Amino acid sequence: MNHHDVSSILQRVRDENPLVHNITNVVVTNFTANGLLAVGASPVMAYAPEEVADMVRISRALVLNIGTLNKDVVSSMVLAGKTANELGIPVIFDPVGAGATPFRTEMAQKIIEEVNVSVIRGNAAEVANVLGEKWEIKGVDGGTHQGSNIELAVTAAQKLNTTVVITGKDDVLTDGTTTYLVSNGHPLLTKVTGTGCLLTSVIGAFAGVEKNLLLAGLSALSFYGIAAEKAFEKAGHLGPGSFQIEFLNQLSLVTSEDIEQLSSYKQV
Ligand code: ATP
Ligand code: TZP
Ligand code: MG
Ligand code: MG
Repeated sequence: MNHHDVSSILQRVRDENPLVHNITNVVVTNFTANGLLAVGASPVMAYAPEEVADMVRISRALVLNIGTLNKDVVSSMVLAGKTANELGIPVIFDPVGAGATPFRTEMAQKIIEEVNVSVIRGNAAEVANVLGEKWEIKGVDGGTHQGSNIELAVTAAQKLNTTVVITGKDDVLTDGTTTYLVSNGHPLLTKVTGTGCLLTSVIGAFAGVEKNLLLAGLSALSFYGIAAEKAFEKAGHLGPGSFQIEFLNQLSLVTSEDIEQLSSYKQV
């Protein structure tokens, strides 16, 4: 996988404008839609059991996010996920807050049992709790566990037979055999709610145009982190509100050339 392959996926997202079907949480819905538009994808949010299968059929990726889950929404997620599986459409899963309550953990595990998930993206505690390890988590924010995110991601990818992304200061991306560490990003991302959730949907957009999930993931993670670095340079001194707006601007302004020059990743 060379630098050019990684940087070229962004232009394909912009050229192909993939429809991304999101079943997500009420906190991040608007930010996710605006972020996907800025990247060059086309967002849609649809939850009703009467329509999710039809919406999946016209989409290039399905994103499932349990941030403000309830039983009915989880049923829609399973229905949408099974339809995506039948059609070969990638399913990206964000197990927001898994481990914070038994219900959340149970529902996250039900989704991965019933749906063949292509990528799981979460913080370390969420991924560990999906695996059945009881790592501390504070609501939707990762706890203070000091274990290795690389080991955890590889174990999760092997056990769940999927591609895993664990984000944090550095992001780990692995299919269980090949593993990358991406160090683009900025700590101010943690002061804006929904930056993890939007990243999951951006991975969906990239996976919608590129079947190789490691390549799609590497490209999405580098791109997203570079947009944050540029947003910090321009507006970070003003605080998280201005940073959030500038980050949306940068999601539309970062180019494939920027990725080629500024991406910071290595195989580990
Ligand atoms: P949490 O709720 O634990 O913050 P999250 O779901 O919001 O998790 P993050 O892990 O915060 O997701 O990841 C969102 C984005 O922020 C990713 O692009 C990640 O690389 C970036 N990020 C998180 N922490 C840092 C950091 N300390 N330095 C640089 N980038 C970071
Ligand atoms: N509560 C339920 S979902 C949610 C909150 C605060 C948003 C979490 O977003 P992210 O991307 O994990 O920070
Ligand atoms: Mg966060
Ligand atoms: Mg999150």
